[in-house]
Amino acid sequence: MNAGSTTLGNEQLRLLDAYWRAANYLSVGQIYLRDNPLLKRPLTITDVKRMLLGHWGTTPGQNFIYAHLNRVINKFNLDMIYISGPGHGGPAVVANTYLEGTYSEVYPHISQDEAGLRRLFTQFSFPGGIPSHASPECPGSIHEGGELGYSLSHAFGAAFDNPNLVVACIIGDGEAETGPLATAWHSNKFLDPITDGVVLPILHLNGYKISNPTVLARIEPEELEQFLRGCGWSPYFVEGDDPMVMHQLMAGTMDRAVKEIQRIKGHARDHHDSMRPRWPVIVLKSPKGWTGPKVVDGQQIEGTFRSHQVPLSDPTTHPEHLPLLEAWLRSYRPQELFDDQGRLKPELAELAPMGTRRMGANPHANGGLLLRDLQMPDFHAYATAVPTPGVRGNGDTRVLGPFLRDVAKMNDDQRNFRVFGPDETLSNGLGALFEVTTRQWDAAVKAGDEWLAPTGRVMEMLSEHQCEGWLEGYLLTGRHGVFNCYEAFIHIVDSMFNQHAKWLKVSAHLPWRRKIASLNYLLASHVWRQDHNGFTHQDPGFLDLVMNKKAEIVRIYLPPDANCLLSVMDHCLRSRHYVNVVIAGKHPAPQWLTMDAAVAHCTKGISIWPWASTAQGEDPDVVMACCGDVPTLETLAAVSILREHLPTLRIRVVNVVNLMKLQPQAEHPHGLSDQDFDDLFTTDKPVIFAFHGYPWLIHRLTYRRTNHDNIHVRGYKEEGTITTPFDMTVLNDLDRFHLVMDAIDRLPQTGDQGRRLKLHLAERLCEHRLYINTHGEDMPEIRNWTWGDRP
Ligand SMILES: Cc1ncc(C[n+]2csc(CCOP(=O)(O)OP(=O)(O)O)c2C)c(N)n1
Repeated sequence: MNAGSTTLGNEQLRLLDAYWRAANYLSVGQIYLRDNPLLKRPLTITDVKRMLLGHWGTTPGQNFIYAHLNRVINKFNLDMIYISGPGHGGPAVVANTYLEGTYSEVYPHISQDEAGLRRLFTQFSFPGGIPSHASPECPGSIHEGGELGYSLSHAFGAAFDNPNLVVACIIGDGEAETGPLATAWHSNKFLDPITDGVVLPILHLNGYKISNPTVLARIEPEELEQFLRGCGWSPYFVEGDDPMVMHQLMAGTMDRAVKEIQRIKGHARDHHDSMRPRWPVIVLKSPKGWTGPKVVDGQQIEGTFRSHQVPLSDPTTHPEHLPLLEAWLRSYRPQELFDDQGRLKPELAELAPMGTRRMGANPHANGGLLLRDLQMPDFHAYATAVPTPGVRGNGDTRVLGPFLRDVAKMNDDQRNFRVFGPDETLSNGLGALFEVTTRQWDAAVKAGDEWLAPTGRVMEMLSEHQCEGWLEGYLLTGRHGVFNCYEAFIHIVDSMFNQHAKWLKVSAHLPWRRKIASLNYLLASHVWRQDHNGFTHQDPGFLDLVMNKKAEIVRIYLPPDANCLLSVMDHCLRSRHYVNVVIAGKHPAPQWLTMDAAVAHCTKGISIWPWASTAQGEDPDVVMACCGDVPTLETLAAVSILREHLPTLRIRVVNVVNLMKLQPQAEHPHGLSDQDFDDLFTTDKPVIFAFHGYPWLIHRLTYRRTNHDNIHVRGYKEEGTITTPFDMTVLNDLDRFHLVMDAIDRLPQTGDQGRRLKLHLAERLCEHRLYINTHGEDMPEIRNWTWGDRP
């Protein structure tokens, strides 16, 4: 499959190789040097950094690819961005964006002269400098690549709805062993050749990881080819280690790949034919640590795993490595590449694309620049009528569905909104979307399939990694989206969430990076209503993880009913640069607030519900707090029991929509002041707090509050099975009966009346157990309970 070997003329070949040498020189310089950047004098120990950090192994291959991509960008006038899968090859992307001039435009102090070179070298992996990965600080990057596995999903996310964009995605052969990457090959079954862009994967088969060979490098070449073909790709191989031969091979192969891409796109466009094409993938088989030291201390380095990080050690401890380093640096012949002032020679600078065609300056890689506001319908129009608190709703997400449907419809022309999910858009109650759009799907369709089409606003594949990666890529290139998922299985992307939140945190402080749309999670099949799926599906722990992240980035909302959900989602879709987590129910459940009341409540994020409270304007005896739809239901049912049996008790009901309100103001911008917190929760009265998630999260958020010692939290405590909805709460002591008993335990003034009520409720719990074990459903008075009824 190798291309012919004369794509490049002699001069082109010489220059391309020189450009590659320049990038390699800058990469080694970044890893090792803090002075003497042009080697104008012999290298000394003081020129070398003390802390040697960085990854050489992947870098020369990435430099090679980048130089060749520049060539085809110019030749074919491509709109292209670069994703560095093994992004720990940070020196490569920094070197290349420096060579093309973008780096100095973004960071003028890293100028294109000797002083700038010195700073460029020193800052890398240095205190106060830049990280060693393709980090947010690096222009042109939308993918840090520190945590391996997400490059190909990110690339596809970037390509969706960008019909003229080519996303070059460098995949490490080690990275290719990860679950997320393995699933991402299938993205090609979801890409529409007419309305989407193209991903050009370049599998960097340098054979090794940190200290192991890679699987794909140790299978038969035909096996690898069959693997890629089996995943629906058309592979092109470039293999060797002689740079001059490799340049010719790579240039010929890239030309062929680009022409094939253009042929596919042209055919699809001209014939309105979206049939799934076999897109090209390039496999670059080159030595790891190519052009670096061959043998050090008697051990082979180039072409082995030993080149993964820094092949030479600190010369203060290994003085014999200093001449090796100098020889290595001089092997790139820097004097042929840079003039005396440290400027790249003009004939080399000319090889880089111009303006925004430079991959470091492509606006798609700074998505906020391209971000357009969503057209939003007025969410009030979707309100559920709540003439009286407690009316039965149809399922909160089913009310949200038409709102999202209209968001999709109103932004169909802009093509900048998508809904992602593993396989649950319908079952999560968002089926209204299919009134106006389809699931994007470019594999075969059979009679009886529903809502599948080559282009559509809904993206579903049974891989949470894939959904998350696609959505991140989509957002990072300036679009909007929602990820709907089971609450328990969102944990699959815990680590991806971590990385995205880190990206947002760092990029928020880079003035040249524009803010992007928030990543919105809608967790609709939540812990309390997984009674039918059982214990495996019951896990609210994602909230605990999200809470670890920087306050300026994360938001958690638990709307208690449909009108609150509408208000919250409207806000989330308008917000920027956050991760919003919204937990909502999909089953019929009581509705509490009119739309006006819901907006007021959600705007405050936490408030007293006076209509449910008996302490009107006066100090309460007890605060019944709740957060989450099911805890709210159980709390109100508990309050109705208290009201009936202990009518003189002064009860205050507090509902929390915005979990961040509980934190101290100093910790989170949404946090209540101590005064406001005390006003709601008192300084000395018992608080019975019914919470959606694990109870300790509430303690974690409130441990500094005056009344913390009196806050008694009920939540999920890892009890569950296939059972009835109400029994889920009973198993975790979150049910109305336990909440009442908890209150009585902390209210000695309830005396004998309280003791009798506790006994009565204990009997009710026994009745409940007997009833569900006999009938397989909850007692009628539980199923049919409404606010205002006797319990
Ligand atoms: C998910 C994840 N696991 C482990 C690591 C640690 N790690 C860093 S580099 C590397 C090997 C990468 O090999 P490959 O993808 O082939 O990249 P290259 O050889 O080009 O450096 C590993 C395991 C990581 N960064 N991410």
